[in-house]
Amino acid sequence: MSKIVKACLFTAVFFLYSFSSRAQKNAPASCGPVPSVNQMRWQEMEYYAFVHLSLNTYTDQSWGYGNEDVNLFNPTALDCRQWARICKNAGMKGIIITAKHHCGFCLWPSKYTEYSVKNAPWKNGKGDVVREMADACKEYGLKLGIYLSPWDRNRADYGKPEYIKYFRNQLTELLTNYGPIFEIWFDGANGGSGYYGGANETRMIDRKTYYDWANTYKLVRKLQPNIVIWNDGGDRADLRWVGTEGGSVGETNWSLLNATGDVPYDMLHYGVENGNVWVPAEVNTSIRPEWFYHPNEDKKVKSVPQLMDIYYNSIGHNGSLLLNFPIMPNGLIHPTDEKNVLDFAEAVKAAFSVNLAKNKSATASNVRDGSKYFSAGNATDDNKNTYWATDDNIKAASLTIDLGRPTRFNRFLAQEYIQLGQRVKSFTVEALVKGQWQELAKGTTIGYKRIISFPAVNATKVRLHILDAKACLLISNVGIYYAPQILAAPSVIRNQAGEITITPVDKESIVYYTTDGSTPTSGSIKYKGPFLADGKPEIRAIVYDPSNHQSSSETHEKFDIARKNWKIVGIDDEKAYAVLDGDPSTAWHQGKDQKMPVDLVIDLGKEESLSGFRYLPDQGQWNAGIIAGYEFYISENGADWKLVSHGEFPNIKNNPLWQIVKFNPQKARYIKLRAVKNTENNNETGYAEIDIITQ
Ligand code: FUL
Repeated sequence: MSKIVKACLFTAVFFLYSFSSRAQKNAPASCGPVPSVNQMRWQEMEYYAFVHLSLNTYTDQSWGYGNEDVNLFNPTALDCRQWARICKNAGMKGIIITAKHHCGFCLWPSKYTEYSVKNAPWKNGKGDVVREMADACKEYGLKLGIYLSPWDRNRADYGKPEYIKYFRNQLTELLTNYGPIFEIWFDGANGGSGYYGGANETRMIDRKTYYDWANTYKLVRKLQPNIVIWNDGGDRADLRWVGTEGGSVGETNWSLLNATGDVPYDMLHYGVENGNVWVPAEVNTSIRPEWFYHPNEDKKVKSVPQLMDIYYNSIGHNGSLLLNFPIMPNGLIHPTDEKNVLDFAEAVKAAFSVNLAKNKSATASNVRDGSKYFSAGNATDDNKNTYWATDDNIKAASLTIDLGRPTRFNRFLAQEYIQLGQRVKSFTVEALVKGQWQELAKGTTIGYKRIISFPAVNATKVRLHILDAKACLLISNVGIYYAPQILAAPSVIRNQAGEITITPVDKESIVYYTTDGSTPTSGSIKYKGPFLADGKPEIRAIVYDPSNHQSSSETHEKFDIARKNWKIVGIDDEKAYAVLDGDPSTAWHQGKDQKMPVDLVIDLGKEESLSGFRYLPDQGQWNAGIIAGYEFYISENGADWKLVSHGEFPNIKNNPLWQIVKFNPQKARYIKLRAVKNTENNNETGYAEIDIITQ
């Protein structure tokens, strides 16, 4: 074929493609700010990783002071390919690495400082973690991002104008030597106490002016024209923080902010409906409570149900998800983190790989110009470049998808064609069930992607009813899914009154239980709500999915006598009863302002035959006051005490679970748990629960 023929053919195909896939005539005007090409490319990534590795990894700190010894850095088994493999298998599209955290230590051999890998024992100072990360990303088809902390607690010149030169020199190294960088992360923690080259003082800077962000951004964009900038400290960047590191952005989430002025929490979390600049939300959170690795968090890795919640509250709320892995001192991702993130990926796949609306016929109450270019079918055609649009004056309309036959589903997904702006303010989802329309859920904004959950229904038609919008409607995609139940063992708790509550992870799940210690099956008692169980009930419970006859693993709780008449003695604080409420997620603390030992005395209401006690430390994220050394006393009258057990709770810091202590049976009405030491060597004591073991 001659070159000319080829060129003509190419042009013809190109035009045909353009006409069929993109509406050409009378396309709606854009509405307000729109995403840049870089922001759009980033938005479509949806899900990517953070890795936190620095000297903190070796000091068990969250923020290094800047004087930590470089000799500590020795990740002998470091394997960035392991990180990349896990991220790839988890469905992520990129990895952002903490090239420099607040302590100032550099994971690459920067020529502008001695405080880097080049002076660490790792690979005899010849290593470069950023290089290994870049190579691994390339091999696994992932994009690379860089976290460069503006705050540097090691530098003598931090806070002075000279530091900006240093900061930009480092930016230049990172943005020139490691190939394409998709995102740069400038953390907002800026200024405070630090080593600062030996000054050991507090240095404050003006986060808005000190870094001359306008020119810093210019440099970044010159070196990496395709990059997106994240910054919660200075001038508006390309992406915004969502005001929390807990893993969620508002259900109402506008990808807009105002270009100037402060951005309080609610603006970060919900965006600004009439904002004048496009700044979409990135939800950053860690798979563990903290960002850096701490061995005492090995049992606190987020579970699949927790990660699923984060998914719905980030990607499902028009945000992206940036999920962090704290790297262990040996340079690897911990096996539990790996397992949970891969199981999470499986759960996402099970929920969202089959779109029941795909290629199904769709109709709309209004179609722009009545033209096929804007028809309802564009929302079900699996082509993100086509969209259903309404006439200019139509800001409320409905789109009905005909599923052809009764179909079971419990998730609805919608996407706006945001290249022309974000518009929808409120909508409902309805379904035709046995000939009757019923409302399944309500929502506010849609944006790039909105996923809405509701109990499963069997319906023949589904209707997206948009109630209000800023301008005419442009919906590029709708999805209907059946997300299988997450079959996780339910939680079983008994409150002080002796009432048992069983809670499945998935609200829709059916629970079966027994109270006599026998194995629960789908033929056991069906849980309908809290119930009283006398004596010492032994509850075994499962979640059961009748659609596939599968059950979860079981929860097995053996309760001792009910605590109905117990009283906490000498403490005038109703909140203290959290230690008897049976709920591990509530806790009570005492002793911050007193000295160890710290006592907790309980009156059991009558004499009991005691043979041991159980203590559950605060299960919260920061679980302060874990008792490490204890004495346990009993008394008949609350005045004369007898020590029956004392010692340490082994490994309680790393594994703050139920501690069970047994002793020779003895009769008593009062018990006293005395904390003699906690894991932090301060005076605080925290309790989620206290219980006894009777004969
Ligand atoms: C925070 C930092 O201070 C944390 O250490 C962590 O790097 C996180 C991603 O951002 O603001």
